[in-house]
Amino acid sequence: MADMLSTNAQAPIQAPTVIRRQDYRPPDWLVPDIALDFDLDPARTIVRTLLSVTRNGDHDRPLRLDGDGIVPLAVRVDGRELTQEEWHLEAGALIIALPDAAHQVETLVELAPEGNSKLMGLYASGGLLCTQCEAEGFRRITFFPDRPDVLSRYSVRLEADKARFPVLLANGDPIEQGDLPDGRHWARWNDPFPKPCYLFALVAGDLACNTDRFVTISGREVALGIWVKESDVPRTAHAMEALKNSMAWDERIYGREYDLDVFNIVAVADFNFGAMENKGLNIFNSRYILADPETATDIDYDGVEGVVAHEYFHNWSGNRVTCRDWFQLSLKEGFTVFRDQNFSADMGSHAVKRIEDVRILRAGQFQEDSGPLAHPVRPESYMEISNFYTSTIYNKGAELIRMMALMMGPERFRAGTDLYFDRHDGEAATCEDFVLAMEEGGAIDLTQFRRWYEQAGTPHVRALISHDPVSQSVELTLEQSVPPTPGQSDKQVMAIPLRTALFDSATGTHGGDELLLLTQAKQSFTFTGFPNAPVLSINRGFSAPVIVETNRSQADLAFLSAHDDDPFARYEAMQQLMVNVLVGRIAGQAVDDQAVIDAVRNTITDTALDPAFVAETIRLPSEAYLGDQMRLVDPDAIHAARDALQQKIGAELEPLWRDIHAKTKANAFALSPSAKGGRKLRNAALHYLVASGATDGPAIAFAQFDAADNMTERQAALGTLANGTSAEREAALDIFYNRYRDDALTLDKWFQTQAFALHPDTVELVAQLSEHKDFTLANPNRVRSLYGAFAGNQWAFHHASGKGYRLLADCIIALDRLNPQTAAKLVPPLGRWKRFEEGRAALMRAELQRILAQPGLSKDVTEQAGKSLE
Ligand code: 0A1
Ligand code: ZN
Repeated sequence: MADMLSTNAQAPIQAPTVIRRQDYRPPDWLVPDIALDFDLDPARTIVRTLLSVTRNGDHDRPLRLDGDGIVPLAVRVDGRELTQEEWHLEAGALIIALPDAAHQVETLVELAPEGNSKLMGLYASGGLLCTQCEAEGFRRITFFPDRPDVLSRYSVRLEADKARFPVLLANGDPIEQGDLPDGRHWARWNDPFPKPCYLFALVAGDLACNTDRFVTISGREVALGIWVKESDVPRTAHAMEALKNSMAWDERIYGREYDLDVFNIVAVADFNFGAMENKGLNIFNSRYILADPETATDIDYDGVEGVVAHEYFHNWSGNRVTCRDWFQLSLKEGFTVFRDQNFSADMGSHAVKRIEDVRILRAGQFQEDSGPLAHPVRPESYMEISNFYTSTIYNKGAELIRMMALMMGPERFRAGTDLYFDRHDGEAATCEDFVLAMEEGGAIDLTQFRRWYEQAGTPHVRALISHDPVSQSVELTLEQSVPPTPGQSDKQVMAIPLRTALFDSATGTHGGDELLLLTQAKQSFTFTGFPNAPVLSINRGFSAPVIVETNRSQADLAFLSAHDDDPFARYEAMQQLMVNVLVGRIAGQAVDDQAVIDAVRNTITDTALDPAFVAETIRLPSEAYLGDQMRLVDPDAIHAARDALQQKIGAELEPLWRDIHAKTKANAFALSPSAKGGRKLRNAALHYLVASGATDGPAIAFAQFDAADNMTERQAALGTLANGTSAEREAALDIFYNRYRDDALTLDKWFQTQAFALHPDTVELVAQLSEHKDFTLANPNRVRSLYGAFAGNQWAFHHASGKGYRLLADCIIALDRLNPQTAAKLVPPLGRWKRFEEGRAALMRAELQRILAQPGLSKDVTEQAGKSLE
């Protein structure tokens, strides 16, 4: 019986249906109030749910309550138990015909959380019981209209064994608690803010708490709690600091105040995503909460800060104003990413944060936008919504908000967001509602701009300048095109804001930064007062998420890499300089790479520059980014060319690298921006020093690995060694393993570093690691550290033998039976086959076909693999 009722009960196989945005209809029934009663136990949990339902509009349709893998043990309407004839199940949903406009509907369900390997709904992780409901997990807990436009007030009672589960948490404010006979206890939580069920959460377990307080701008005192296992409490300080900073920042920048008496965060080890913004009870993947210098890198620290902020900011952009339907996902996600990006920039360096964010966008979103899974920021259809938590929804969505903010300026943008929050507080809104509020509050016409929500694909802008010495004028001609994407062959002209400046190459200055709005397919702009031909700096600050092609010479780029006063544009000039040389090398041309070496030398010797910016700028474009610049990716040629240039930069500037490496050694660990910048530059110097081929390179790396008082330096040294074949490589890997084998998050780094290594045997090593006793498919972080990192390692993954493809496909097939959501996220790398020569393309397609041929394949993987073959 328990088996049949478990949350993992196999649903009958059906062809996945396509859900379309145009088919949206308001809900037939609303649920203003819900009372949930959980009798918690890992093997057998009983959920009693009481819904007050009201008919929405004049219709006679029955009540339909979504369900997934659950069956009702009892159904009562207005206190009377229904007979089996009075309800039925349809595709998992409970259907009940109801006579009147309002009823009380009660259901009883049994769950087995310990058997729930999908990590959706109620599940067990490291001795805890916890929930994940976004997007459609609540229907695995109880029968309910599982859609974001049904908002309810929640009252929740939890009961469990007190020794095993001394802490009982849910959304909202704690109301009461008490003891029961037989060692059990209970707690009641009420959430006064109506919310959709995807924001429901509970946690039960033996947790310790880092407590603090925050006084809001109007004087309300909020009790803050970060709940983790006892031994992890000392690793929560950074998360707590980030939380308090986020609360103050949202008040200051957006006028948004927190609204409950408590704000709790819980860290769990097994989690499909980064974290979840459940109202008043955020649940986090532990990797975005726990940090100390011994185990967390500076990137990890920044990740904690950014994700804590992201989830907190959702309290307004997501919870108080939620989404009408899942097609509007970017309404909350794009906006919230934009908010967390700006927060992190304010906490650290604006320049470096922008460079990092653009690098992430190009690596993930540009690839997605140019492949078979490309979709608009507001998609038109989906089969499985969890496949749409994509870089397009999140990162491109954030760029859309950024462009609007840029075009409006800070005051008008704030007027727009104020209007949006005021107008839609307590509602489920659409992307169009957001744009309308921006137009009205910010006094701007966004008619053409709306196409950014509708059209997939990264726009290309060709920018050519011509100079006329007679009239002393410059003509800048901009031409745009948006490539075809699945289901969208013809594209309309976009509105593209491009921050531009024209530099006088004699003085290294410009007469002002202008925001040009490109609104036509081809458009010219004329500038006067230029006796000499200027140098073009365009898309400064990455003002639009587009690919710009220009007719700038290597000399122009070298000039900008030394003089551009916009840090992003300066970085970009250096990157383009490097890309040009590398693309030439890849094509086997004899290229002059002196300009790159000189530019790197200038940058590392310019003492006025922020070390973190220097480290970003001198880094060679990744192998994957170089692949994106080519029609057909040649992984071996890319690797060889990049390796050779790296060696040359290393060797030619060797004394400088040694000097930087020695000078940036800190006496004691600190988390200040300058200390972080120093470490970043130190690691970059080490990298080039080892790449130079200097005989003492591995020994210097090993010494850094060994002596480091922080993970940033230790992991960087390990990564550098892992790329080579020195004896130090094996020694460092062994030491690292033995030191951190009992700390899951740090052991993830051991797997990840090897999977990401630019080493000739990485494919074989990954195959061996998949058999390692510490490897498990049950933990998504471990899976991502090995297979996610490997699939991002272009040279290794695209091994001509096809071994890499087979490895990944084997993992997807095995993982799909346990955790389809995480399995589906591993599919996209196989879908890039059109970008590779016929041999590799055929091998990739064959693996996609093998995946699709598996009996009982999930909807998640079916959608991703099916679309990837098209
Ligand atoms: N809303 C969360 C992301 C998220 C989505 C789905 C999840 O289910 C497994 C979990 C988290 C965010 O943006 O942080
Ligand atoms: Zn989010």
